[in-house]
Amino acid sequence: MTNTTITQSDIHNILAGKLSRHFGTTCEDATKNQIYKAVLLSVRDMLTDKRSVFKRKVKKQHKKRVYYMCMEFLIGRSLKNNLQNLGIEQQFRSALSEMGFDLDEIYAHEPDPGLGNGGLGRLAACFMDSLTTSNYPATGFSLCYEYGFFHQRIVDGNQVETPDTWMQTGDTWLVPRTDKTFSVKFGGKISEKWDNGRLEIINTDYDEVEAVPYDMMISGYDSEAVSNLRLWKARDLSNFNMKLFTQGQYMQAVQNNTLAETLTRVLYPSDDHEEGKILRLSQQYFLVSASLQNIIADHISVYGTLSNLPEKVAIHINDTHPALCIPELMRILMDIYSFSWESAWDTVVKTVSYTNHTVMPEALEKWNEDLFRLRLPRIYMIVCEINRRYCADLWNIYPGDWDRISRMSIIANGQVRMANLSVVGSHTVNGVSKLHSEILKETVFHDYYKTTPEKFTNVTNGIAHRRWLCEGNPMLSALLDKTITPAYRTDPEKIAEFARFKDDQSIVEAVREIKHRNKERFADAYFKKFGRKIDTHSLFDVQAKRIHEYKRQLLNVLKIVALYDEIKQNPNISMRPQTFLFGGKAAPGYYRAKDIIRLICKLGDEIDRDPDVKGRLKVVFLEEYNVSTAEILMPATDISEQISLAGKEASGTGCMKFMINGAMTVGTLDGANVEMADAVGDDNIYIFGLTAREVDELWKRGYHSMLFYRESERLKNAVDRICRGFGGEDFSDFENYFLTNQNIADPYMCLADFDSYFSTYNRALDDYDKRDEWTKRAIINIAGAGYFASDRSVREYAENIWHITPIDKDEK
Ligand code: 26W
Repeated sequence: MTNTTITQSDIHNILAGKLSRHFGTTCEDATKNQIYKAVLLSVRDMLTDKRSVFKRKVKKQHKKRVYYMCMEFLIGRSLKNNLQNLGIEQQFRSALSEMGFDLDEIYAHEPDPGLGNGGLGRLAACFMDSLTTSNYPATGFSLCYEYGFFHQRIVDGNQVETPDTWMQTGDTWLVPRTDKTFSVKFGGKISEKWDNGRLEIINTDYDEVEAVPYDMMISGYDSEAVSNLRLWKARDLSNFNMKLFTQGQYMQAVQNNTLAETLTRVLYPSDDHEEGKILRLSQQYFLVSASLQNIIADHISVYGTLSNLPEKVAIHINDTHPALCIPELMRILMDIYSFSWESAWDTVVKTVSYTNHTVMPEALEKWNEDLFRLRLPRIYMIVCEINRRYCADLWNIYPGDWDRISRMSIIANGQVRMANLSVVGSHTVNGVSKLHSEILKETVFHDYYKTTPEKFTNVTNGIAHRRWLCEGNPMLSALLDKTITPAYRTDPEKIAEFARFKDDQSIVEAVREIKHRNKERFADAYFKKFGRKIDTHSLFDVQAKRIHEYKRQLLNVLKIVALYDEIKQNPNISMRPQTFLFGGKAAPGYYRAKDIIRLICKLGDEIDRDPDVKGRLKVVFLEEYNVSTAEILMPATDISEQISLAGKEASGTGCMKFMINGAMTVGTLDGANVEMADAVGDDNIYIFGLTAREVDELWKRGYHSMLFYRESERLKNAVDRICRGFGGEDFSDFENYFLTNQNIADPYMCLADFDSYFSTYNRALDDYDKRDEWTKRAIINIAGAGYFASDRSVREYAENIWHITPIDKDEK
C-alpha cells in the first residue's frame, strides 16, 4: 500500500525543515544520528496529526473504549512498521537516498526497546497493532522503564547481563505530557471521619509520587486509527529538602533516594517466579492508580458522570500484575465520587476483565499481607472488605465447606492472592488457548468455574502478521500479494487461499527459494555481528524463547547429543547437515536456566572441535535474542521446536510466527500447538510425546525417570554423555537433575518424552529430503496460519468480552 498523497519531495522538505529547526543543520551536513532523529520526529508529527482526527471521531461518536493494562509492552522497533503502515516507506527511501542515506541503515540505528520479558509483553504489542488496524478505540497503559529487559552477553558460555539503556536513542518516539500528570500515594495512616452521614477517608503521612505520561503513538495498517501507548514515569514531588538547602547543603537537598527515583527505573527480568518484592508491588500500584485516575478524568470530561462507566469503558488486566485496578477503582468511586459499596462493586465488575497467561504455580502472584497493608493501607482495607463479602456469599452457597472457602478466599495464610482477586473482581476471565482455558477450568480456577461457569471463556492468542510476515519476510509476502492479492494484509484468514498453490511447481520452487534467501539473509547478519559462519545449505532447527525448564531446551539438547553420538559410533554415517539454533534469555537469578545456556554453548564448542562431525552438525547459541533478531530468524527456519511438557505452555506465540513463515513444527500437544495441528492436519505437523492428561496421570501414578533411562540405550548414552562434561566443563550435576534428585528427578519429564521426540524428529529429517513434499507442507502451514493472527484474537475480545465496535469511518 502506498500513500499517493505524499511525494518524495514533500518528504525531502519535511526532513530539511526538521534538520534546520531541531539541529540547525542541512541535508548536506547532517550526521546519521541527526537524520535518524529527523525521520522519527517527522513520522511522529504525522501520527500526531492523524491521531487528533481519530480522537475527535471517537469522542463525537461516543464510542466505548478499551484500556489495556499491562506491565510489559515488548514493541520492538517502530520505524519500519510505521512507514509501512502509513504507506510512505518508498517516499522516505527515495528522499533519503537522494541525500546519501540508506533507509535500511536508519532502521538499524533504532534501538529495540525491551519493555517486556517475553510472551506476555509481545502479545500486548501485537494486540495494539491489531486494535489500531481494525479501528477500535484502544489505549495501552504501562510503565516507562528507564532500563528495559537486560542485554545478554555470553562470556565463555555464561550469560552476563548488561543494562538496556534504550532511552538514549529510543526516546525520540515518546511525547512527554507533563500537562497530564497524576499523583499516586503510598503508605501513611488512614483514619475515618463521619461527615453528614457520609464516611470520609483521610490519608495522612503518605509518600506522594508524581506519574508523568510519556506517549508512544501506535499506527495501524491502512487504518484511520492511531492509538496511544501511555507509559508512566515516576517523578519526585517532594525531593527537595528546603531545610538542607537553606543550610547551604545544596547537593544533599536534592539527593534524597526516594521511592520515586527507583519506581520506574527497571523492568523485573523474571517471568517464571514471583519475587514478592515491595518495589514490584509499588510499580503495579503506580501503573494502576495513575491509569485509572486518567481514565476517570477523561470519562468525566466527555460524559460528566460515572454512572455510565461500564457502558463506555472496558478495562482489561493482562495477567494479575495490574489486578490492583479492582480495589483502586473501588477507592476512586467510593472515596472521591461517593459511590456506595454496592454500586461501586457493580461498576467495577462490569468494567474489568482478566486474562490468565500461566498455570505455573510459582508464577502466580501472592503478596505478603503485612507488606501489602504497610505500603497500600487504604487498598488493603478495600481488599479485606471485598474478601469479607465474597466469603460471606460463598458461605451461603457452600455452608460449612471451609476447605473450599479458604481455597477461594482472596486473603489466606498471611497472603493476598492476586489471581483470586482478579477472578472475583472481573466479569470475564479467559485463557489464551483452548487447552489452557480448559486446564484453568479443571485446575487453577476449578472452584470458581463451579461457582460462576459463565465467567470463563477462551480467546486463543494471535500474532501481528503484518510485522511477523509482511515486514519480516518481504519476499514471501510479495509472493502472497501476487498469488492471492494483498487483501490478506487486513484480512488474514484470506491466507487460506494460498493452499491452492501447493501443487503449482513454480510456486513450490519460489517458496523454497525464498526460504533459502532468508537463510542467507540471517547468516549474513549473524556473520556481521559475530564473525562466524553458518552453513545456509544445512537444515535450520530453531528453539527461540525464554530459557526455562518447562520449555525443555534440555530435551532438545538430549536429541542433539544423541545425533552426535550416532556420528561418534559410526563416523561415516550419512547424516543431513543440521544447524541447531537456540535463542533466549535466562532470568538473572535462575541458576538452572543459566546452566542450560552454558551446556548448549559447551556442547556447541565440543562439536565444532570434533573432526568426525565434518560440518554435519552445528550448535549455535544466539546471544541477545530479541524482537529484531526474531524477525529475521523466523523466516529462515525449517523446523520450529515447540516441545514444552504438555499442560505447561499456556499458548506460545513463537510457534505461530514460525508457522506463518513456512517452518514445520515439531511439538507436543501443548498450548496453541493443539489448534495448529487442527488447522493443518496431522500430516503437516510433527506431534510427539505425552498429552496433558497423560502427564497428569503419570504424575499421579508416580514418575520415575530412571525407568525410562534404563529402557532406552540411546537415551542412557545421551544422559551419560552430558554428565561426562564437554571440553573440561563439568555437567555432572545433570545426573542428579535427570535421575537421582530425591525431591523429584526430571521434573519436566524430558526422559519420558525422549524416544518419541527422537523418532519424530528423525521422521521430519527424512521428510525434509523429499524437497517438494516438504515445501508443499510449508505452503499448507502458511495457508493455515491465518487463524493465528491477532486481528482475529482482538475481534473476539472486542465482540465477546469488551463489547466495543470500530469507529464509524464515514461519520465525520
Ligand atoms: C511473576 C512475574 C511474572 C511475570 C510475567 C509472572 C508471569 C508472567 C507472564 C504471565 C508469563 C508469560 O509471559 N506467559 C506467557 O504468555 C504468553 C502470552 O499469552 C503465552 O503465549 C505463553 O505461553 C506464556 O508462557
